[in-house]
Amino acid sequence: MKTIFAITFILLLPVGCWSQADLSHVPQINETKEQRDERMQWFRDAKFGLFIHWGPSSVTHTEISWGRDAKRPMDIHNGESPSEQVERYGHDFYIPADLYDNLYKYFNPVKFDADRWVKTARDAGMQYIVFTAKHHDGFSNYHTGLSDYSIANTPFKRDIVKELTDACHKVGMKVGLYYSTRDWYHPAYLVGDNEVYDAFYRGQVQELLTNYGEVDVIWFDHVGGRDWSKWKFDELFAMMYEHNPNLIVNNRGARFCGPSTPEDKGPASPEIEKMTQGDFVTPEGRIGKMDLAQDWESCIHVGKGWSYRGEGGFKTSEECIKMLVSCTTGGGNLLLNFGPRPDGTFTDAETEVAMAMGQWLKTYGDAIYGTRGGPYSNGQWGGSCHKGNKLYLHVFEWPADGLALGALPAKVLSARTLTDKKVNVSQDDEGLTVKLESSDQDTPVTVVELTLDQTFAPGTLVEKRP
Ligand code: FHN
Repeated sequence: MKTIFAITFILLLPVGCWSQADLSHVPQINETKEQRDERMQWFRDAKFGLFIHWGPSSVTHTEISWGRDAKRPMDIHNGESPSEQVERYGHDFYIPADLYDNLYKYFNPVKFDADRWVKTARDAGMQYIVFTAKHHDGFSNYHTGLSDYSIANTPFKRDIVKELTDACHKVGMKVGLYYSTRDWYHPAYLVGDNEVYDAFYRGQVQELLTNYGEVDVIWFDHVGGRDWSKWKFDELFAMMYEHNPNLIVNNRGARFCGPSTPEDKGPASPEIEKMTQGDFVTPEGRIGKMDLAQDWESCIHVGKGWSYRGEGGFKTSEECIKMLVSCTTGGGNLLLNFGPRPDGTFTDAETEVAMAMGQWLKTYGDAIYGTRGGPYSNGQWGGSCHKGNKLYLHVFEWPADGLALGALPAKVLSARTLTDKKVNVSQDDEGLTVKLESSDQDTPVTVVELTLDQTFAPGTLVEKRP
């Protein structure tokens, strides 16, 4: 199939081609703290989401996009192809681009059932789903009018984004769409960030925000090309908020942009730089550093890679529960990634993780959802979070002489574990000492609920005990 890319005529916002788009309704620029808190509320309360990376690469178990062996733009690995980097990156599994680019002809996930995916996410206690509408390989998992390299031209034909967003809307599950501006398939992108590609990708983002009902998150994933002046980020963000004023956007819409040669230009204005920082930062493959002032979300895959890489090498449910606790007590979210099989089903291992986490959250969900991180710094020991006048201590490791924590600006009225075991808490000006019989400690985490005589302001941090 010769790929046809439609010339994109974007609905131009009422601006001249020489001036900045009207950013007056772009929230990152002008909303008050109260407006921002309201817009971010559901995300901060949700704590736990499902990331799904899926596409024709699953047919060969190779990593989505990265398994495609072809030269890449200079912004990645000096423009080399995977096979040219073997000595540096090892023999990761990759296939020649002309084979990779034809996998769509064999992509026929006949067992795909969006309602089943959403049920699994809900059973896991997940509050939102972020799905790859287009990854770096340029394949669109939706019926785009701007390219024929899409699900419409596979044996499956059906619009996966439509079925998944409909299934989410049906049950009130928040839904995000992942969109990679970086595109290793689009000819215009490969010759350097230029006007043609910029219009194409903004047109696709507009399709995603126009044709699939309420989209709650746009999850960008980097853009190559260093010269800000080649990208119309102002028109992108202005268009996005025209469609959804409450949209939440991550911090990767313009990541990796930035002068690296004398000709490259930086952001056109401080407003545009601030706007493209989006609403939350995205530590990847690790637990984010505790931060109660900046919204953040760790994205971590359960399997060996982001997309389906076969039936082995998965994280355990205990590891995933501890990751959720560490994100929550650090003030962030966990976006846990599944890579569905080529037939459209989740792997048994990821389904088991989902069921185990859902079971755990049935007992401990009150100490996760709707809480805010702190006031104690989290770490190896565990961490804390609070909601109303309840302070939750999530303890991974119990020191023999009890857990010694800093002085609280509140009085502890009572203490128990969420499995109703008695907890011994002593409080003085120095702080708290919390003791629990080892036979009463839970795995992978013990959650102690302290009832206080007052609430904490979000962002309160208590110094470590002297
Ligand atoms: O290259 C991608 C990768 O495949 C995956 O999509 C992750 C998810 O955060 N983002 C990029 C790596 O930073």
